[in-house]
Amino acid sequence: MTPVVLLLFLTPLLRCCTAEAKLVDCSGVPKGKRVYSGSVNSWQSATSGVYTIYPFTERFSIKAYCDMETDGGGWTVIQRRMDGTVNFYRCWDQYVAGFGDADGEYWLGLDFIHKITARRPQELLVEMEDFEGNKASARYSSFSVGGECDGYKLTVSGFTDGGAGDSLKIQNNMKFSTFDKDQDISDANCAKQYLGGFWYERCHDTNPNGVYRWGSDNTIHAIGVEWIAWKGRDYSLKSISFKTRPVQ
Ligand SMILES: [Ca+2]
Repeated sequence: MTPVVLLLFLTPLLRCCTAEAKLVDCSGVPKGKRVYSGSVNSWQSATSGVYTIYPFTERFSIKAYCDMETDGGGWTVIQRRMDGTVNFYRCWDQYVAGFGDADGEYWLGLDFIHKITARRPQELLVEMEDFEGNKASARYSSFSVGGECDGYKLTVSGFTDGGAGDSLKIQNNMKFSTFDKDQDISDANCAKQYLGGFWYERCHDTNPNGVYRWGSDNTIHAIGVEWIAWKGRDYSLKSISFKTRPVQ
């Protein structure tokens, strides 16, 4: 075989093996790259932002915000509130499929969250900020969301306090509820009563998908974007985000 024929034979194989693998979540985003400028060689860290991920198959992509800075990065943001631009009072189908804008406020979708947490053991980080500029977080060393037949049940454990306290405790092991799919354990319809969609119990210590309000507001009790262990029942946060990555 001549060198030219050999090259023609090998080219498709080389292309196949050097093609960039598609991301299943943000943990696969390269941490950075070496940059050569003239004779200077420096390290450029990956930046946080919107990336295309493929949680199901290589044929079906979605957009997700990847946090590449916090504690080494690699976090897939599954929920984010920051300015009240997106309505989170939505029906079941929309919570399953996801909605909003990955560059702003959004919900990744229960099917995708399930898929990501089913693939490899995950941890969860919840970060929040009030309107006075204070920040706090809560971290869980284990996080998973069941599939459709389990009602997308939440399982979290291994809490570490980053100043916010643990507001997920009572909602652990709950199925997901929306106003048109009541799977909480209350006689009431928690999603309807507190105007969100979440893993409600009877009903909540946190309501991150509630109504976006500007700080302290008790006009209608506990409907805001709340994390009770940090700011109480009638304080709606400026921002909150839930992010997950494989346990390292
Ligand atoms: Ca109920």
